[in-house]
Amino acid sequence: LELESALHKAIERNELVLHYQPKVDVRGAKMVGVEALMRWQRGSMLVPPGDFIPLAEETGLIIPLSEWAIREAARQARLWQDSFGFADSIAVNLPNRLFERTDLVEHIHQAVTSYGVPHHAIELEITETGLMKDLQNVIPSLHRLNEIGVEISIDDFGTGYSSLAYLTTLPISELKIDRSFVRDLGMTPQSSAVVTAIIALARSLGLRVIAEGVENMRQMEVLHRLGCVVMQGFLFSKAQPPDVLEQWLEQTV
Ligand code: G
Ligand code: G
Ligand code: NA
Ligand code: MN
Repeated sequence: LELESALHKAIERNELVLHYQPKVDVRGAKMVGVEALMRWQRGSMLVPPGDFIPLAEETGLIIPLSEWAIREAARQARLWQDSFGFADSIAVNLPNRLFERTDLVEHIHQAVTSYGVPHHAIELEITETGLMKDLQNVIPSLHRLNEIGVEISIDDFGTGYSSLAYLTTLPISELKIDRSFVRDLGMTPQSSAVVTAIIALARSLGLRVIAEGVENMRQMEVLHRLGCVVMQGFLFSKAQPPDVLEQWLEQTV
């Protein structure tokens, strides 16, 4: 309960921060976007999301938290646009609960227009499991987001029992290969079979594909050979505060 009330105040007290993890095109080691990952600066402690996102989901605080993250990402996109010519997108993780809000799309629209960045500056990551669990709630918002130019990436793809027939009808832009398949690449034949299938699926649906959780050269090489060239993971960078990310931004201009 104490944690809950502290988290409640964290937003107004400006204690939340976003760190950013690069998405890298390995052909040329070029950053092609970032994922925003939340942290809570609680006194001298930097609390990782695993320690407060679950509570936020239970209590509903995830809604104001996520709305803050969208605004903060738009603000950061504007700063990077002005200083570095940043024209890629910042991906924000969006739990299903947000789709309960009828004003979700309006909120996102407001955030990007108030900071003067294009709608594609914000990308949303929705987990495959969440998407499939709640399709009827989520689909109308996905279409409206697509209409205004906010792209959708399906996170943790391969773990969520998608109806592939349904997938073809959804306005999504990217499949993000779950790290469990990436972890085992080059070690088990099953993992490369799944990765190969996801890459083929993305290609035939005209979607981008990205691999997450890439930690070593072996995984990178297998992915590249299978046709996936955009990757994210500790091999390249963990999530870093904005000033540290600027090393990457300087290379892209
Ligand atoms: O950054 P880290 O590895 O500690 O993240 C742990 C978990 O918290 C991951 O599952 C990640 O998706 C989730 N997470 C991180 N930032 C956010 C956020 O801003 N919103 C939501 N909903 N989840 C987040
Ligand atoms: O899919 P999700 O949004 O939960 O992914 C974000 C989480 O993944 C964060 O907790 C981040 O710290 C973590 N992460 C990022 N890169 C790597 C990696 O290379 N290996 C592992 N094990 N975790 C990673
Ligand atoms: Na994610
Ligand atoms: Mn993921």
